[in-house]
Amino acid sequence: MKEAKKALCITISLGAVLAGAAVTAVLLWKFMENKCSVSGIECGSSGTCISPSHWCDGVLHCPSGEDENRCVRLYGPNFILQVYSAQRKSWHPVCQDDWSDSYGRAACQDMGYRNSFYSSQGIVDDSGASSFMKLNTSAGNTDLYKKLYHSDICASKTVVSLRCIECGVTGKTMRQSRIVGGSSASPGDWPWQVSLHVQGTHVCGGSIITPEWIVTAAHCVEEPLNNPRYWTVFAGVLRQSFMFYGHGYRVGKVISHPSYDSKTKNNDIALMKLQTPLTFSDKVKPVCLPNPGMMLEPNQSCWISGWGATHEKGKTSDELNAVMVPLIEPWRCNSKYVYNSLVTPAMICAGYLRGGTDSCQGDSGGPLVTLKSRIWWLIGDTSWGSGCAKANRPGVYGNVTVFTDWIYRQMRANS
Ligand code: 4AZ
Repeated sequence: MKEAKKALCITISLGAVLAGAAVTAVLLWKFMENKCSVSGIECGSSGTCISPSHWCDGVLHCPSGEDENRCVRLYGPNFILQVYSAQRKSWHPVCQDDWSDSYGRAACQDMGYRNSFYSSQGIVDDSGASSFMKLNTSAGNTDLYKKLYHSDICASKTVVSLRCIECGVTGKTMRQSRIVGGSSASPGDWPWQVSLHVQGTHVCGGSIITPEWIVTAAHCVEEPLNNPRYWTVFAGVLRQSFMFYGHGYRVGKVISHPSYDSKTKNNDIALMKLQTPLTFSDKVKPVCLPNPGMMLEPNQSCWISGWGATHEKGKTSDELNAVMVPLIEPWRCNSKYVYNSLVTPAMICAGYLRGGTDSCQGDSGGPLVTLKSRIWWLIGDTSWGSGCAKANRPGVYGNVTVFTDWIYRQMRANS
C-alpha cells in the first residue's frame, strides 16, 4: 500500500514537472514568434514594443518613428481615405457615417498638409474592402485615430473621399498645344511647372505640390547646390526672358532623398520648401501627388514639360515646351537593347523606342504627368537618359508613386 502511494506520488510530481515544462516551452515559443505579444505592437522589426494605445497618437514612441509613420493615406484615383490598423497590419476605408469636414482637416494635417483642406465627401467604395473603420462620436475629445473602430459595414453605404488640396486642374480648358519634338505651351497649360534658377540662369525644372513645396530631382541639388541660398523659383511665367532676378521665390530648405545614388540616379527626387508660400492663380496651381492603387495602363499617355534643350547638345529653350510621351513597361525598358537592367523600381521610362520625342538637358526635375479621372497626377520627375530622343534610349523619370510616403513624411516633419 505504502509503496503504491509512493509510486503514485512520484508519477504525479513527474507529470506536473513535465506539464510545467511544456507550458513554459509553448510560452517561450509564442514569445519568440511575436516579441510584442505581451506588451503590444512591435516597431517595424526592431524588437521594440509599444502599447497599442500609443500607435498613431501623434507622439513618437518607436525609435524610427514607425508608430506615427503610416496612419492615414489616400487610396486610388478617388482619394479614398484609409486608416492603418496596426493590429491587423492592413488599411481600411473610413465610413462616411458621422464624418464631418473637421475630421477631414485633422486627417489632412496628419498626412503633412499644413492648414490645407479642400473637400470631403461620401462615395461608394470601389476598393473592394470587406472591413471598414467607423467613428465613435461619443469617444470624447481625443484624437481622430482613437475614435475609430472596426466595422464590417458602413450604415451610409459610403466611404470618405478626402482631398487636402485642389490639385491637378489646369488654368483654362485644356488645349493640345519643345523639349525634343514638342510644341510651346500656353498660359495655364502646365500651371505646376516651375523654373529653378541659380545666379539668374535656368538650371532645372520642378513641380508645385503645395503653396510651399516643390518636387524636383536630387541630381539638380547635388553639393554645393543643396544650399537653399543658391536657388530662385519662378512660377507662372512661360518665357525665360521674362524671369527677372529678384522676382522669384526664395528657397528655405532643400531636402534630397537620403537614398539618392548619384552614380546610378536611383531615388532621384528632392524637395524644396519655399520661404514664402506661392499665391495660386490661373497660371500657378499644384499637381496631385499620385495615391497608391492608381493602376496606370502599360502604355498610359503622359506629358512632359520644360525649358530644356530642343535637340541633343542644344541650349535651354526660352519658351516652355511640352509633349506627350507614353509610359514604357519596365521589362521593355530594361531589355538588353534598351537600358539593360539600369532601370530600378524607383524609376519609370517614358517616350518612344523609335526616338524623336523626349526630355533633354534642362528638363531635369520637371514633371511627367498623366490625366486620369479628369485630374493631372505627378507620375515622374525628369531624371536621366542616354542623350536625347535617340532610338532605344527613352527618357527615365523618378517613379514618384514610390516616393509619396517619403514626401508626406518630409512635409509633416518640416511643416
Ligand atoms: C539632362 O541632362 C537630361 N532624354 C534630362 C533628360 C534626359 C537626358 C538628359 C532624357 O538633364
